[in-house]
Amino acid sequence: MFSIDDTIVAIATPPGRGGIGVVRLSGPEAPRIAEQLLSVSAPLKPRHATYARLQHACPPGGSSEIDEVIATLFPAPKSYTGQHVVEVSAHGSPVVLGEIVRAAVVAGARVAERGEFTLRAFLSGKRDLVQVEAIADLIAAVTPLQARLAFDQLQGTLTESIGRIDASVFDLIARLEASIDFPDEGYRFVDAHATVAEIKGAREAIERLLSRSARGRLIREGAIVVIAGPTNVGKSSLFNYLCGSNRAIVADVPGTTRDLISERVDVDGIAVTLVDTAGAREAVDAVEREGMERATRARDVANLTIVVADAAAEIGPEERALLEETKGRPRLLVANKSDLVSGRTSIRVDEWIAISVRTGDGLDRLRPAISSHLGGTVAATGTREEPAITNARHIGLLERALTCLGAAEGAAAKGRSEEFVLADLQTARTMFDEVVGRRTPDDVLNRIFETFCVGK
Ligand SMILES: Nc1nc2c(ncn2[C@@H]2O[C@H](COP(=O)(O)OP(=O)(O)OP(=O)(O)O)[C@@H](O)[C@H]2O)c(=O)[nH]1
Ligand SMILES: [Mg+2]
Repeated sequence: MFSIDDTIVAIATPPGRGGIGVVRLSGPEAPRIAEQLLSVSAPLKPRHATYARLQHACPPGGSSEIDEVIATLFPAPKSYTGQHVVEVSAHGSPVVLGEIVRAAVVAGARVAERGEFTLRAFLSGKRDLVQVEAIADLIAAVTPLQARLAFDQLQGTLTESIGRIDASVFDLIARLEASIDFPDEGYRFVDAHATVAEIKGAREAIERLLSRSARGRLIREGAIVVIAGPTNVGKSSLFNYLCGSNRAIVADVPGTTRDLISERVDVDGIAVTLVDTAGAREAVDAVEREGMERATRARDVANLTIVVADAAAEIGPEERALLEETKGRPRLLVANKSDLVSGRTSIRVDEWIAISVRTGDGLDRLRPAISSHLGGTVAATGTREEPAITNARHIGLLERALTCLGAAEGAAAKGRSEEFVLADLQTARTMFDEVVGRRTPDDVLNRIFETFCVGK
């Protein structure tokens, strides 16, 4: 997969029909192959949209013309992949686009593997690994905030931050090595005090990056939020309200919901998988019992459980059991049907958010409450200057770098010889290298590029 000498072709737009669809060619032969298929009399002008008819170079019989297209040549190195790239915009029909790919293959191109265009961008040094992962995230984003964080990473904010830390460590390593190489000069290139201070500076910079990682990861990966509670309290009504659709059946019959129902919703930029569950009560039959077991399993994997109760009723045994179960876990207590409460109500104080799905009372407080229970506020996500770390791979590597820097700092503080300090500093640098892809094992690369689809 890591060869970049041949010319690859693939449909770059999503499957299905659309106004236009794009076929992309990349490799040394891309201009030749394109010009062989296009009705052009002169070579394609760089970065110039050229109208042409596209036909099979060796017609399979009958008419050889496939479509009218716009072709654009991006000569190396100023292209997505760093190689010669030709993008052909045709009519967005899977049949037409498939035929164009076939014609390109007959003319000498090879069908691209998953992520192979982006892999070439990485191998030719156009993009580092953080940016490659950001491209995958940007394409996969389902909320605007996910897209924003991915775009910031694509712009290189995280790479720059790590680069600055790496440069400071590298500089310190150079001076420590000079101290070893020239021991008799009577001159130390760096004293122990400064060494400790500099390592501490690098360590704190990484800690600052990591301090926002939980929130960043939450935004990248999304969260599971499960709605639980006794029967008939309005769980499905709340679920429908948060989804903005009538996805779940609502009825004035206890035990209406029997299975798990889930839907993806955007809560303050977090991609939440919201799960409605069967109400808790003494099961009347095997199906209901199974439904409740599924509800229990859903609560077990939830990042947050919303416990719903009837604002106008007393706490019952089902609620008590749920409150006991969710104690100490992330949970949000919601008392629904506040419209039915006349005057004094027994239980719903302090911790409980009173709402009425029927009248809309209190509903504006729900989303902010869900978002803050999931972890922090959007403002804590970082700015363009202070990037948010969202990717578990980056988090893991930076945590290991932190451990190495801590060890180096400890050794320097104890006045141990430069060699001891150096070994840990070097290891920390290999972690930085692995984040941005300067040295990354092939299996890690394969795993990353596998997440792409063909044509990306
Ligand atoms: N008065 C009032 N009734 C509500 C409110 N929210 C829901 N209801 C009604 O309560 C009944 C039960 O609502 P559901 O959403 O089906 O309740 P559930 O908790 O999903 O019930 P199960 O699926 O049986 O566990 C329905 O008749 C709803 O119209 C509310 O805020 N006020
Ligand atoms: Mg229900």
